[in-house]
Amino acid sequence: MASTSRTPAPEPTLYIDGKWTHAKAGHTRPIINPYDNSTICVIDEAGSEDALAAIHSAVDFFRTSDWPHQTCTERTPLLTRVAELLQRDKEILAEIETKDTGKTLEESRVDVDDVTNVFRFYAQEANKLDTPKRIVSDVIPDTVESTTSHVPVGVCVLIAPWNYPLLQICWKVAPALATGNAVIIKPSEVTPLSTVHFVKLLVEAGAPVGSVQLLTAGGAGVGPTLTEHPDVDLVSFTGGLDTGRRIIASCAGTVKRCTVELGGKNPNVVFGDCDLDWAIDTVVTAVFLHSGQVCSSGARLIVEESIADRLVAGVVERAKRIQMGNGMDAASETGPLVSAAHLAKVEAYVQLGVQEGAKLMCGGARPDAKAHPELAKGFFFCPTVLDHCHRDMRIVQEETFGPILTVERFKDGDEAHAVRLANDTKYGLAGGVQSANVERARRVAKQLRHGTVWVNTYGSYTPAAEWGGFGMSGNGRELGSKGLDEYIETKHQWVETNAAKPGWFKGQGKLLQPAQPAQPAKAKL
Ligand code: TXE
Repeated sequence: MASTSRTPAPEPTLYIDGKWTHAKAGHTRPIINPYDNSTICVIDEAGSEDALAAIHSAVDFFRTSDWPHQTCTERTPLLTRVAELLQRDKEILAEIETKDTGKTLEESRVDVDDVTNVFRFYAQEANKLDTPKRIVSDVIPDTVESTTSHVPVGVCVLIAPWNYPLLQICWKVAPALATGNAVIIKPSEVTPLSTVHFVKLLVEAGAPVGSVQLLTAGGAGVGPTLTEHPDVDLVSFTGGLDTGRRIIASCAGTVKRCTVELGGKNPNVVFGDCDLDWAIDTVVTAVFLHSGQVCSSGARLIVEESIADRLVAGVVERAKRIQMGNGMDAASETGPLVSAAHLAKVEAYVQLGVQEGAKLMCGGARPDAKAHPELAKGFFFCPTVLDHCHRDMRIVQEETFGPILTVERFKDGDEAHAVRLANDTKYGLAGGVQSANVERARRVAKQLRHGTVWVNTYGSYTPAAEWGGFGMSGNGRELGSKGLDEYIETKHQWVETNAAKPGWFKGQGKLLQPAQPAQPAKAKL
């Protein structure tokens, strides 16, 4: 991962208090194209003083403007306009994303379409919050009007990772703005470029000054300033488990709301009755899309013994033929890993798996530089299959976030065994069940302790349904109607229409206090 420097950033990339600005301390960071390790550009590296300025602007805006008091319906035109602008700039955004992350242009285009739909969805969904709810109940006196309504949480810090930079930040920004919050956006330092362009679109769409701030920076630099600050009301984080734990701990001091999505180690259960060719294709796509850098990737194949050898052989054959290359090239089916640091981590995990006793069936290394000189400078790693894995291996339990499939087998016809294996993880983000017997697949899916379960497919999502994890995959939900709940406080209003004296204290008791209060002793709090 490239470190910071003092090479000036040509264009300012911090957006604070309605102005594009350079980092106060003058620090910058080169942004690397993972395809060939070249520098795409140099951007500003925010520090604590920039973070404080962003917080100050957001707090001032939230406390003094009309924005949080508007209805969601009044904010709908902004969200609709953002969706239009995302589509207008689809090709620009897709190119930026591909150069920054290494993913294929086709994937980047899908991401832009997906986030457009997220803005369209929340442009409508949030309006349902506008009508206060009258509470009618036998336990409420007839003279009382009891209503609940929704108000924004306040200043929200939104921290995104590098695998789906635009998508992850939009999943947060759309519901946060729809409900009237002020947002401070912090993209990953590895892949900030699509977010910089996205913020330009928010500004063009008419996001009021102060409602949106952008800090391009490493997590360690501005992270604690943002997450510990008493005037920040919420932190929404997507990223790794270790960082997630640190962020939860740093939010505890000010008891701020903190929602986290921390990845997964997702099982893909395949029964022996599946069409072999279809199952191979489904397994390969589930694990190797975006070189496995997907929080919901089907990284654990849990396969019925009767089909296991044939399925593994087929997956290995297909894995060896996955076309790695420049994401900008239409012939490429997958790109490199995002950074040199991540490549080193993935390599180490394969070595660990083999040491633990897994059988390496294919991959396990970078592409041969002599045979494929065009891949030599990039952070490529060959799609890898490790067979004969078991639950005690770290390679089965820990998220590698790379193109690595581990294979575990369950006894023929033993659904309970399949379920035990699939649930045997500290995570619980997603999983799949594949079977020609749909009733059985549904039955097994029902028993999986994972936030999303696919049956006879893998990996699709919709902005209209919730996304999030059980266990150490995190807390809270993004997308769907519950995705709005993260960004609102529920407020109860109790109106007494027949105001009688409470009458609890009658004023008839003996006088128990002197005419003048005595001075209290010095406090020892
Ligand atoms: O992510 P980090 P890393 C997993 C994956 C990967 C591992 C580590 O297994 O190998 O996480 O990746 C910001 N305060 N996922 O280290 O550190 C950081 O700047 C505030 C799963 O690259 O979690 C970036 O914006 N912010 C995942 C964001 O956190 C901090 C997607 C994520 O970085 C911070 C990506 C701090 N103290 C990786 N420290 C998923 N759930 O999809 C860092 N950050």
